[in-house]
Amino acid sequence: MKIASISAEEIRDSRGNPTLYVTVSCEDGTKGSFAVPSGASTGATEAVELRDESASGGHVLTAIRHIATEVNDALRGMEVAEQGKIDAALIALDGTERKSRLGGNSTIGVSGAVCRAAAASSGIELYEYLRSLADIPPSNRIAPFLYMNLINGGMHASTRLAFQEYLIVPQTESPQEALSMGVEALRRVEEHVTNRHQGAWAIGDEGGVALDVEDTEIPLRILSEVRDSLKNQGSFEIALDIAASSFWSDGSYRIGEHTLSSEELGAKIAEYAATYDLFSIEDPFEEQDFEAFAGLQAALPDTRIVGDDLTTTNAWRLQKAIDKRSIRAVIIKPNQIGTISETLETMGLARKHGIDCIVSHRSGETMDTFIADLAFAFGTLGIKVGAPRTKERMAKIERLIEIASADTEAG
Ligand code: 2PG
Ligand code: MG
Repeated sequence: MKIASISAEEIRDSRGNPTLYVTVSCEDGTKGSFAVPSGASTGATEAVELRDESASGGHVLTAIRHIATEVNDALRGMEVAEQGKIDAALIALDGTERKSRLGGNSTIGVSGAVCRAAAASSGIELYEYLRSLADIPPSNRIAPFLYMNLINGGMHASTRLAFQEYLIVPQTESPQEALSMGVEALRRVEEHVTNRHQGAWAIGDEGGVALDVEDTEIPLRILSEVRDSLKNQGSFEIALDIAASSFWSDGSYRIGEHTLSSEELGAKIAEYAATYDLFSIEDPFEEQDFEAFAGLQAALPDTRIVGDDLTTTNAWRLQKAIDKRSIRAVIIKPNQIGTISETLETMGLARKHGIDCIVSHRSGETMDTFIADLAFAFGTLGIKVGAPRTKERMAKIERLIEIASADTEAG
């Protein structure tokens, strides 16, 4: 089926910032749309988000114009099912290394909408269609683990807490059970914080509690107590996204009044890993320090060190992390790289080398649920969805529940 037209409009993301909603229409009338998310703690090697003003609150009217004119002209008449060719055409049309001319937000919007339109025109679910696009052997998982971010710090909260995310990972492959546990755990974290830390607290960008403490261990203690209190309702593991680039400057890490060397930060993290039996640790060091990642991974062979800002869903960055043995798992965010084909290529590379994939939302989210299908399609280890509170995060969890139960019923 051929593409008839591509259009885009401006909508608002979960932070209230403008973002793109792209629609691809086919000649038979089928359509596919994609609502583009937006990061706050972005990696330096991510695809560039095109905004009319440089700040994140800027409009996206230039991106809309690019889509309505040159992208529309270039892709109209192409077969919607030729995802690889379409993404290659987008990359060539953009012509820059980090998609800065058209904007990575434009290219992922178009690429994702093309993918949805193709699935719709062939009458199959998006996750089934995604499987047909890539030669990634499925894992034997039923559904990915939900990574739920219950305590927010770093660039996702206006507090003193330097580490960005304190997550729970319910140890169940039933997304319903994981959701129930997440809701209950969030309630208990809130009670704990209200009673013992401060009467009033704010909500962070990903729906978790924005706890105003400087000590990076306090949130781990809270989650650990909550874990003990919920023992008879199932188990969850604790994970961190340190997002260390956000508090690194001039060769050292600033945590409140303290300035830490890479070795000192590594020792602190290793101690947390041992005390709290951490499931995974994302971005423990700044995004160029592949060696420090490798050192920590070697010191903690049983813990997954995860690349996010380090790898930016980019195959050559991932290859470097593989060669240097920096990580055991990688974050997959389609808008970091800017096309669906490149996202699938990075996932395939990871799988080939035994690196676990964790598909992830962004801190600025939309109602789009593409990532739930992406994680489910290839049986990734996990999916990061924030706290089970706001509608943009719940949409992904609900989509995962829907497809996991439909797939189980179908056998
Ligand atoms: C991260 C993400 C999502 P952001 O660092 O992993 O949690 O944050 O979208 O701000 O980059
Ligand atoms: Mg991260």
